[in-house]
Amino acid sequence: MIDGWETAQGQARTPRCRLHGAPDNANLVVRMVLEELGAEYDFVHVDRVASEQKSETYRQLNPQGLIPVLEWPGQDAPVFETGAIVLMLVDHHRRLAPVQEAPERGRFLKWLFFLSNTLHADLRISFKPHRYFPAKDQSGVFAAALRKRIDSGFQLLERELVAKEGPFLLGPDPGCLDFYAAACARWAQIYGNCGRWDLGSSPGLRRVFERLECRPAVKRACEMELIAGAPFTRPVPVTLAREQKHYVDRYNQP
Ligand SMILES: N[C@@H](CCC(=O)N[C@@H](CS)C(=O)NCC(=O)O)C(=O)O
Repeated sequence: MIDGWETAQGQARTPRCRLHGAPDNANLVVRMVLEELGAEYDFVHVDRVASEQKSETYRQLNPQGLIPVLEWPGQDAPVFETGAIVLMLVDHHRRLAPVQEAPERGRFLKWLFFLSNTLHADLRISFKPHRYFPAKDQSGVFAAALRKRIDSGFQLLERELVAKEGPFLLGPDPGCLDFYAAACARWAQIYGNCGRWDLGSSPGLRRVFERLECRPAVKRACEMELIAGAPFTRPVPVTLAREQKHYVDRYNQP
């Protein structure tokens, strides 16, 4: 038994973890998973207006200075990387993903890694192409190429859905892959990519996302992430001003 996973009576218990994030950042994926699992957790707001994620204190949690981080009782270090956090949670709870012995395990892992290291990674770059391609006169070309890659990524998911007849990515029940894909689709339609990609050529994914939008756990997660409306099929950006107002009102301090 790992430290912190036992009650005083020696019974196993679900650890209470601590999620560090900011509204509508990658912690949205983790939050949806936590809410769907009914896990207990605390949320620590990282102030992006003050670039808190780049502070020395935050870098002790994630030396990359990136959001999210999950602190997990009993682990010898905070966990960063959205995919890793999600995998830890679903494996611990043995829900929202095939267990290790299941024949769908390989299929699950390959799409989880695809979401994490290809689709999500491309999206990240598309928000800030200048960080990767400093020549300003060429960055439009670079961004357009990235959007093509992102569109191809969604098309791969769409094809998988059609081939396996869904209704969700791994079959009849929603799993963490669906939540991760939904968040990526949300971000692909707004922020730096506003108006440049939509769900028009992904009717299967659109149906998945419509179903997710009806789930109480997703509604709870979105509310806490300050996301209004239909988060995946008609997404509206969360503004930093809205985020700041929320936290000033809540704690009565800027
Ligand atoms: N590969 C990382 C990417 C995380 C990421 O891009 N986080 C963004 C917010 S969604 C961030 O922290 N951005 C701050 C920055 O780039 O300075 C993961 O999956 O967790």
